[in-house]
Amino acid sequence: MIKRCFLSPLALYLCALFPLLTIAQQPGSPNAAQPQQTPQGMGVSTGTALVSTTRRTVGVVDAKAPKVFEDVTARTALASFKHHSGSAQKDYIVETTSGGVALFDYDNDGLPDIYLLNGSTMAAERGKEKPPRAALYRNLGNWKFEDVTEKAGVANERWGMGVTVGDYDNDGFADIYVGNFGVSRLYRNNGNGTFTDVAAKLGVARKGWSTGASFGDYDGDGRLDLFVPGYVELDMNNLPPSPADAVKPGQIAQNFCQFRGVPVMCGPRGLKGETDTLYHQKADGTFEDVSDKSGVNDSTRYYGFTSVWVRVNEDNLLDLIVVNDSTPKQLYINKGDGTFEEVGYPSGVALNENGREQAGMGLATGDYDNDGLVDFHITNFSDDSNTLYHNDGEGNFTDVTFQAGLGEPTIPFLGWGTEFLDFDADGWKDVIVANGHVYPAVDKQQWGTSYAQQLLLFRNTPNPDPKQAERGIRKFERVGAAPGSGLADAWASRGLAVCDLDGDGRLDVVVNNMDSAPTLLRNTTPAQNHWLRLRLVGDPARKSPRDATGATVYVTTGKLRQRADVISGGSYSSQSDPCLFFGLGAATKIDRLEVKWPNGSTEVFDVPAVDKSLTLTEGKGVKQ
Ligand SMILES: [Ca+2]
Ligand SMILES: [Ca+2]
Ligand SMILES: [Ca+2]
Ligand SMILES: [Ca+2]
Repeated sequence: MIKRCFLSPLALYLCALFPLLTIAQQPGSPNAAQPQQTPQGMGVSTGTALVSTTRRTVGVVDAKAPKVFEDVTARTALASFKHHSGSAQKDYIVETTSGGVALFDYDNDGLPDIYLLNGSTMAAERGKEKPPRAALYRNLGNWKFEDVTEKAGVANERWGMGVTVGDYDNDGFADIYVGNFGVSRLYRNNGNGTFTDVAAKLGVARKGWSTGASFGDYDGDGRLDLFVPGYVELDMNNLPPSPADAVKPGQIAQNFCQFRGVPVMCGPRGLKGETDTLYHQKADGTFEDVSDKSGVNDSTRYYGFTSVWVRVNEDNLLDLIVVNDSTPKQLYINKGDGTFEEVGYPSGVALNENGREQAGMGLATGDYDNDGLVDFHITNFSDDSNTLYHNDGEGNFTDVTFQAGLGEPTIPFLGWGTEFLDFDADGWKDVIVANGHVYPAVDKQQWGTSYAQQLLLFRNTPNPDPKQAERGIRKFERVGAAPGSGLADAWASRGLAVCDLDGDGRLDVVVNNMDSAPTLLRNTTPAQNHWLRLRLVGDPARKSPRDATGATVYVTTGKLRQRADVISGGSYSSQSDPCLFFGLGAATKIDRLEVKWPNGSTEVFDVPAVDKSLTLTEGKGVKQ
């Protein structure tokens, strides 16, 4: 989240000046040490408020729109899950960023299950009350879910931020990494419905504020490694001033953290960021911290939120993108010798097209224009657009947000979880975004935004401009919210994940909402298109991780060649189903299916039929 300086040159000047004033005016206070710690610190925003006549982010419906997503939460056990993160008024930044959601099949019964992180409270952190619990829901089929948290032993009971999935020990059962504020966990899947936290034993019990991690075998030894971004160094015994402090008599000067003149929680700007951590898995299954020697330690201490390992360029090595809050994004190109070159600026992904840092919350990774290269969609703060980076090849990216239609409509929204998902299975990946503000105070003002916000869904369409269409430039159109549909309601959403929960060939969505029940969205799109869902199994003996994280699949139907990658992490600190979904449109036959396994080898599979979930095993062909 970025706190911006608005409009006038005077406001910009004050913005730059205020952190200095804060330090100058509180020389002896316990808070004086906080704002001075980072050079990029600008703990204040101010300026003239824009006048809006509507909130733009809530209550916007279209009676003619098709009902694409039905909110079925109330009919399921998920309705009893209540996310809880700190105070309602959000006094401190730690209360505003939880949490992620993971969709994956923990018990290998073919039905993807749901794991929802929970937050915590200041009192729970100090041992004065019971912390909220994360929850694992087993998918029983037909939109029935069973809460198996207790048996599985995955309640976490720490301030949960990010969740990612990877079968780190190659035993065929997906394991869970939970990035916490506090100490993170690695839940090893015991294969019998239970999990054991092995983080301390294996050396990945990262302390501090861990966020959206990602598993990936960057060195090609067939064992998954783990990258964990760090967010903010927050000392519970020396918290920055809160908005509540600002209204206490005689305490007016205590809070210089403002949004348009209204006191709000401080951060991330003005607070010290954390470094990031890369854990390399050794042959004995333990992990070693190689952050410094690999070059991904983030000595700049950007505020890391979400990371993903993916093949960005045309070699076989996994590269790494890190989306940072209020600071430039980092893109690390894998040099193949255990080190990385950070190319955020030269590649074009560090900043937006105006050369500006953006909030940087969530990340969708996928080839939306079907040219064979992965693109990025990144969510940002309100009064700023989300950003679509088109991969031009050879490690170059262009910000195409506004020409693609994702600029204007996203400006009032504060975006978090996002994924490319082909909701209508026409072969072109669409975009979904979960939104919600960080400042409850925005509901008391008319600033054209709101605390709870609607989801955004954009359909990927041919470009109406023939010249742009000729160059393969796609256009995204907002899908209207049918009254009463899942797109019409509003929440303070955070994590979002995608998968086909009921196996009907239409991708469903689960969203984790701040201080609320989650949202389970059943895809009810009337589109009758064909599809293919693929589970990949790699061969560790050939140096591919068993869960095939890092694999790339190309599916050709007629003139269309689609790409999808097996990705750990992403969205906002979340995990979408590691199975790959391909919308096929009207095609009933796969002309070619090619898998580039994590070890770099390519294998072609014969696919007998469409509208199915298939398992592709490295070196062994197709299993239905
Ligand atoms: Ca399952
Ligand atoms: Ca495992
Ligand atoms: Ca490795
Ligand atoms: Ca589509």
